[in-house]
Amino acid sequence: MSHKRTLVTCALPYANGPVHIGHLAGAYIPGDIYVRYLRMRGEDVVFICGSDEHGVPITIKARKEGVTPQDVVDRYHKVMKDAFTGLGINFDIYSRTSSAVHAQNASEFFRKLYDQADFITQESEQLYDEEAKMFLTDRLIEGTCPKCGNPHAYGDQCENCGCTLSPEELLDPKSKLSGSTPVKKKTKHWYLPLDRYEPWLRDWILEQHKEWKTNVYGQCKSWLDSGLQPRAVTRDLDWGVPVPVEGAEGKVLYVWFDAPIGYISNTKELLPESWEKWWKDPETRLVHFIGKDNIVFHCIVFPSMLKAYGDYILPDNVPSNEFLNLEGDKISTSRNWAVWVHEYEQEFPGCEDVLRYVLTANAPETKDNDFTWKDFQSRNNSELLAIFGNFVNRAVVLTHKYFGGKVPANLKPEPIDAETLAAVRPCREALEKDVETFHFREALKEAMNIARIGNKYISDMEPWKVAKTDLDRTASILYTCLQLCADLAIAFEPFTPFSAQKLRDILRVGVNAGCDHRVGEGAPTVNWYKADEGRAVHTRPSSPAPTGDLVLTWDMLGASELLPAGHQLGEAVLLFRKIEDAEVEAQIAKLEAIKKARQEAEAARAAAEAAKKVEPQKPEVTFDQFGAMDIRTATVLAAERVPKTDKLLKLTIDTGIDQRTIVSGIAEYYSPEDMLGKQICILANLAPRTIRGIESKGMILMAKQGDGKMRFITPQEVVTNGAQIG
Ligand code: B3M
Ligand code: ZN
Repeated sequence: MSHKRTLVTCALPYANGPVHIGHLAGAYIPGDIYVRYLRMRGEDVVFICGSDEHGVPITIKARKEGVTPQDVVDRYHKVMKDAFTGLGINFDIYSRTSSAVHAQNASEFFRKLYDQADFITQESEQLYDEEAKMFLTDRLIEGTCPKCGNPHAYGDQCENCGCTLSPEELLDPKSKLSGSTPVKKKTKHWYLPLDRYEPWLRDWILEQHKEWKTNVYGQCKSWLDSGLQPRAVTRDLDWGVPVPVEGAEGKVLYVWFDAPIGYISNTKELLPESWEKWWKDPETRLVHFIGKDNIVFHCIVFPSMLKAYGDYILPDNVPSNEFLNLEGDKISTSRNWAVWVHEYEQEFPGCEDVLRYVLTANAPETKDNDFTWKDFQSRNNSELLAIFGNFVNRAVVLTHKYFGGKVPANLKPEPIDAETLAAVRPCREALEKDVETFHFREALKEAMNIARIGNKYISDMEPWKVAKTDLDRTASILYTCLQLCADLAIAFEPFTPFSAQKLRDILRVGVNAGCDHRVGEGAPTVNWYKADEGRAVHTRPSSPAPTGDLVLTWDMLGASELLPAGHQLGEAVLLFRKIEDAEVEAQIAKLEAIKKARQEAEAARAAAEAAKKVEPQKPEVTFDQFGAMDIRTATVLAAERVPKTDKLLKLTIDTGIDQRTIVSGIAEYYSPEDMLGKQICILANLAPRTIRGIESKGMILMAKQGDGKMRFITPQEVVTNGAQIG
């Protein structure tokens, strides 16, 4: 590795909702695994994240709730920050783009590009809401679709007929903010001419970064192949970083311009003295963990900004995952289709690692993947619990039973013991290669493989039986098992840090988990987990390791002796608990309730829409044609269903002229009882027809709604039967 330090960032999540499992699987868990791994390998790493607190959606949410945007972001910043901490995702800093440091930093960044004439300006006419005093983005404009007449088409698309629109094409456009009719207003914006960077980007990405993940490389290639356009980097909005130039009053930096600069601001906030070496020294390696919808911004836009600014290093890699679905459906904050991390933490306390494990084992690394609660349960119960937990527990409990909890001496080795330890040795290299190439699923499989080897070994050796006749041999078996337990305590630290810590407490060992910039600024700090005190002890690298504490390091993974004979173990505690059927059923029921409520709301909305639909007018008729129709009031005397039909009622009608039978297709809407005694309107002189063997004379006049619903028409006041209508 030809670098001195690694700067790792995770996408700054929007502070307009809490974090869900899709976020975790996409960027945050892989990022955390990577950082924990590098730290264990003794690398100097800074791990940066924070909330992305600007942008239009936050202002809309605030407006809807009648609070300020700051209120919205304050709320979610805290929820997200705590959710990450709860899952052991330990950023060195989790700051926010509404911070003063960021405002100053982003502003300075823009100003430098402005002074260097890196922007172009363009004036355009855009729709403006005079009541809300805001320019409207396409989605904030609603109107009638010129193609199909849907009255709720958006400014960019009609969801009824699927056509693409521009706001000007809408008939009768309205602002969704105030309901007022928007007016056209001229506005000037600053654009980053991405087209200028295209030749450079083509070379830098397509030639020099062929090693990027294929999904990332492929998306970049298709953007570059379709040609880059200038992109506006300013917006007419009052929430964000003000554009720091004259003539830009009332404008802020576009959220996607300021957010990536947030990575730099947050580093600056963490390390005010030394941040520059992290961003400007070519010996720093920059790695961005993101979700797939962020690829273009991190691979094309932000690098162009950094390149334009000059001095900055560029990302070395941008590992991005695809999307995670939930129970077969796209995860969506607005549709409330998600597993919220803060809720999970409350509902499954002590199971933080289970989520980390499942989301890694099932990570959408190369294609979209699905999270299901059944899979969650089975991965816990039949992998973590049945293999990893079970193995460790048997080894430790038996050591307490036969050897007073001390690692026994290897008194009677057999070849199978050495072979078993040898089988684990290649895991380390494989794991390293997988993590370093961002294949975390595979890496986790390697770690789990150690547990599988151990579990098979202890099952095959049956030390509980051997102990009855041969304690020396039992000693060797458990000695071997305990070495594997120590391997697991190292290998699982990046993936399931809580359980790895628990395991180290059982084994009474520490681990060198590497630098931690949260502890102090400047020189990296080494983080020794001191098992016998049950806590992490932070020391400077120059200070000695805590005495008397056995410290594991990454390099010991796969070594033949990690725990010497005579080493005293701690209590045996269970690493994992069973996840019961009732627990996952409750989660599934929760999701089903959400889905049902949504479907009902959607159906109600669709029905209301359909009911409003009005049929176009029929061709003209003459006065005489109308006059030929004999329309009268009448009263229903008797009503019954026509046997073997769903729709037909047989009605006996008093028309004032006679009593007659009319068969009418209204049984879907009215029962016979409903009709009894009702005064209605009929077309009396319709030629008789025989329907289902019944002669029907005349027709009941019904109002038919857009959704097909029929209602009979009844005079406002009771009139005599046979009164003519016309
Ligand atoms: N906030 C989008 C997202 O949360 C955006 C990422 C910014 S990273 C600089 O997915
Ligand atoms: Zn349409």
